[in-house]
Amino acid sequence: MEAMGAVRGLTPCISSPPPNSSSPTHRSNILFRRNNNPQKLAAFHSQSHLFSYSPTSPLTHSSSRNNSFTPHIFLPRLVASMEQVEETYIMVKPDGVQRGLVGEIISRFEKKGFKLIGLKMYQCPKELAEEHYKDLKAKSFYQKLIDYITSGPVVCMAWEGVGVVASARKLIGATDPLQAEPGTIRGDLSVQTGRNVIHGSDSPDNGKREIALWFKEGEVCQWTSAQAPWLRE
Ligand code: IDP
Ligand code: MG
Repeated sequence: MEAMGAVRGLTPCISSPPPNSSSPTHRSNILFRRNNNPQKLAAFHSQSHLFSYSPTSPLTHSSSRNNSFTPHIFLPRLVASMEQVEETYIMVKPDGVQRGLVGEIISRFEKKGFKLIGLKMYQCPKELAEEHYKDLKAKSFYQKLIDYITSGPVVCMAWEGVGVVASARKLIGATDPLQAEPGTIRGDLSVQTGRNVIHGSDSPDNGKREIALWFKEGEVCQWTSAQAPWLRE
């Protein structure tokens, strides 16, 4: 996952490991020592789960100095790990900020299990709003939309996960809040299209484009969630 972030040009946030390191590898070692129960290890796997080593590998013998070993790629796990990780740009619009819905909205994405990789409050300048909504320039509501988005601070977010773009659109609900299903953010928290509290990218390409538009270099943070092994097998 970290490698994929680096490939996409995101800046890794360097953080010190906590005193009782919670890295999956470290935790699995601790559990193994305490429980001696291999089943308890199932949920904890490090990147090394992508490879298996020959039982006769010299590396399995600690006394060996011979480094020639045969790694075998364990294909089913490799395929699962290569599922497309996407990024989406989510924004609490000025009405959502004014109505005190920021925490509620962030919470829905957190609870779903996506990873927050960028977050800031921002007073959007007119030029940025126009660039963001340039595809809607011909629409009759365009000027009102620009006035709405620049009318107060917004909360900008970048979220990461497998399938996050389409899933976020489902969590958000239909553009018209009266058509949005109960249980969705717009369905639960708003009543009018011109005040529909939240934006979400409509494709993986637009997710990347919008994150690059709203966040400066260094504002998007790559990190490893301690929850990761509990969210995806
Ligand atoms: P989306 O936000 O669900 O992707 P879009 O069609 O991309 O919907 O429109 C962008 C935003 O423009 C909407 O979220 C809404 O704030 C605003 N908007 C869309 N249609 C109307 C309308 O008919 N009247 C007023 N505002 C509109
Ligand atoms: Mg849209």
